[in-house]
Amino acid sequence: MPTYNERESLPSTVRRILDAAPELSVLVVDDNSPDGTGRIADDLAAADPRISVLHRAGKSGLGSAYVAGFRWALARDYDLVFEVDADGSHQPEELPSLLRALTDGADLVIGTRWMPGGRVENWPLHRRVISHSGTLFARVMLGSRLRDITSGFRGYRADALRALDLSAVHSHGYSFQIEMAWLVERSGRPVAERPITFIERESGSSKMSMGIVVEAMTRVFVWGVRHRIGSLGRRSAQRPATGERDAVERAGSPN
Ligand SMILES: Nc1nc2c(ncn2[C@@H]2O[C@H](COP(=O)(O)OP(=O)(O)OP(=O)(O)O)[C@@H](O)[C@H]2O)c(=O)[nH]1
Ligand SMILES: [Mg+2]
Repeated sequence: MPTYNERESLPSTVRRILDAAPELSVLVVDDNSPDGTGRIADDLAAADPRISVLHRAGKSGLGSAYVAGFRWALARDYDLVFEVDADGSHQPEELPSLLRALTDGADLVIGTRWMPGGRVENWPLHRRVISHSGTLFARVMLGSRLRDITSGFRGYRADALRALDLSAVHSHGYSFQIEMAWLVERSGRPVAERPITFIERESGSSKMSMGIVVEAMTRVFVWGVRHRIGSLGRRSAQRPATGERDAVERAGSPN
């Protein structure tokens, strides 16, 4: 759980996670929040061995906070790793549903807002439009089949994370979620989606910005173009040259 200035919501989110799924441990990755979230996390950790805190020196972005958390979990041999926002947008009571999808065989499960049973509360029209357009753009550019590729409420099988080169993932905001989902989807590993109810934060302040949206669009565009060029290259490498092609066709024909 990455945190930056989440003092109001952190304690209840952590308590709700451990109530909903007592077999889980919680790692808070705090970027030296000026509001003292890190100290509150330390107090929670002191009272419950299932809670740990990773303190980083300063705000370094959501993507790198998640990568640091993944490394922490992989170094400790956890089997499953979840991402949950601290701001109350993700409902910890839905973790068991995500957990089941992983134990049923998915390598990545995405908590999806835009599927039957999924919902968003307290979101103005422009946020819905941004979210829908982001997923649509990623589907067109990357050929993804996912319905909510920017969702940050998700779970990975640790082996799927281990198979990725995390040091090559440099995205920050939404594009981090898109990049990670696409890497897993592209590798052919099973990806599941489960409906979630996303509730916009009631306290603290949003860190969403135009810069995050622009970063995501630019990265998805570049990945999409590279991917197409790469698959064109692979296709022409697989296709035999004209002379060879004739030979192959002759060899393949009945006479
Ligand atoms: N450690 C760390 N956590 C962050 C950073 N930026 C955001 N977070 C946390 O990541 C979670 C998700 O943040 P976002 O959804 O990007 O930001 P938000 O403020 O929730 O924005 P909304 O989309 O409006 O809800 C929250 O728990 C934030 O506190 C960061 O740079 N470092
Ligand atoms: Mg949020």
